[in-house]
Amino acid sequence: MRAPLESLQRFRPGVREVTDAGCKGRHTRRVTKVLIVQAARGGGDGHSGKLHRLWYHGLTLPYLAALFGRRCDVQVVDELLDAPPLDTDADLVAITTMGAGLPRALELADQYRQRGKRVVLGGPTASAYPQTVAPHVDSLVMGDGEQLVERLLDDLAVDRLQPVYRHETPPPLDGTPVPRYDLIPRRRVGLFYPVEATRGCSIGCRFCLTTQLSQRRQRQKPVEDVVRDIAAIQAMGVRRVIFMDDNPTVDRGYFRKLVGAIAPLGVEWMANATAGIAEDEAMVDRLAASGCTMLAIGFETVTQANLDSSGKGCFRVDRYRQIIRRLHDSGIQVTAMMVLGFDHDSPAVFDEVLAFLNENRVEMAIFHVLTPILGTPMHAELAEQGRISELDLAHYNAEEAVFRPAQMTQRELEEGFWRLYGNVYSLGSIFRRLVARAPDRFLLRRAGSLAANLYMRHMVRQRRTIV
Ligand code: B12
Ligand code: SF4
Repeated sequence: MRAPLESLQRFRPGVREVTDAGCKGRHTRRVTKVLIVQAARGGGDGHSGKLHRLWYHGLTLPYLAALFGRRCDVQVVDELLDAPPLDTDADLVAITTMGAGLPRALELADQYRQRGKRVVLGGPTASAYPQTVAPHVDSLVMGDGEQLVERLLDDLAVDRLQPVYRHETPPPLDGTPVPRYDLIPRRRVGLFYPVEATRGCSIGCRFCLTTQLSQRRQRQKPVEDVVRDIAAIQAMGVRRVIFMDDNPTVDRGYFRKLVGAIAPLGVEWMANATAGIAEDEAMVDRLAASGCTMLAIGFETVTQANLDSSGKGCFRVDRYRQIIRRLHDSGIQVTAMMVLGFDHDSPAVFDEVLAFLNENRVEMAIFHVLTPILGTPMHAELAEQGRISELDLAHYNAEEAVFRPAQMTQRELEEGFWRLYGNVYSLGSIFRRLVARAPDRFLLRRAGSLAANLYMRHMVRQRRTIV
């Protein structure tokens, strides 16, 4: 799937955008059923449903099911777990995907349209590539689906689907429905169920699509609605939740209120965070008391110059050690989110990151090869320097180098990425990070991380990451 980058960047969606009220009063037929599919990278050709079990279930499918489910019956299929049924009685096929799953989403869209089905696609990745998506679908929903789903169903009912639906300004997050948690196949997912409190982030990292999607603003759900969603999860007998938010910690006032509201619920929870959260000792105490057991922290790099040049210079690498220790002292485990291939990364970076993780006894680590996603400032910069070497989105999977790094070859970057993954999830490193530690009262919690490490070891040995 190739398209000239310049033309993608110039693209402005077509003239028939729908930004005002739908088509009430013109109904000619009822839309009774929607099939919602999350397309997976590498799906198709017998490879759909390649995983028997997910580490945790995403929020997109249960949430879309709630949005569409206000008006019609829904069937959801996560292609990581099951093959989407090509023969369906649904009136509409709604497809979502992320990252390198986009080519597969378009392939599925073609297959459904060949069978006479109407197809709508949405999600952050499809929204970033409207021109690529347009020929494959009846409609593209750009950005948030709230309200637009209802307009789309109105238009489908009178056979007047529009090519593009989008909000002029992102809508507030009031009045969101409770995700359809009942549709999560419980036996095939881990212990944590997904929730969402916020969308967007104001930090502005140059490599992050959220910077562009959110225009550096965070929108927040009323805290009562988050509590409502957690209560719905608890009502199903599940007591662990994972926040899907990009960075719920960025507005300290809101986050404090959220943590205060979670505390009495008695759940165990995890979330993404930036390192600054642990600079606030009182906040760390509150987090621990509220049931937070793990934070996935976007450290990104162990080289300050990389943070500075990627717009994240407000955080200090030399504070990382102290931050991790503070979280550990409170029993909060750390997942380090790291990016490899920044301009100040030499081939030594892989050993440097390994040493950082081992020395600080970091419980988990997720690595990404730096990936210039269309729409990010970093993409613009690398494109201008003529350093983007690959346009095929199937390779934009954060495991392959699709640009020319400054201090190593693409091959060195990719091999170093897998070598680092292999080293971090080697038995030696797992032992050092999780077992060879002074005994403390969080032993049981670490046993959970040990299981997670062994799962990652299994995945990495098959050259697979968490998806
Ligand atoms: C959780 C998450 C994951 C989980 C997914 C779990 C799962 N099975 O769903 C995991 C960790 C597995 C994951 C993996 C990856 N992810 Co991810 N992920 C996210 C994250 C943080 C939250 C997604 C979420 O649940 N949001 C909450 C739901 C409710 O919102 P939503 O999905 O956006 O849906 C709303 C709208 O987009 C819209 N919508 C979405 N789809 C559709 C479809 C239709 C038909 C309609 C009408 C509307 C609609 O309506 C919804 C309500 O408004 C986002 C960040 C973000 N801000 O979105 C990144 C993000 C989507 N991921 C991203 C990337 C790059 C990846 C990976 C490539 C990284 C990697 N190598 O691991 C892989 C790709 C996986 C693949 N298949 O190829 C990028 C995508 C950038 C891009 N343009 O490509 C994002 C934006 C992160 C970022 N800031 O860069 N991810
Ligand atoms: S702090 Fe995280 S979510 Fe926010 S812009 Fe940076 S990478 Fe994206």
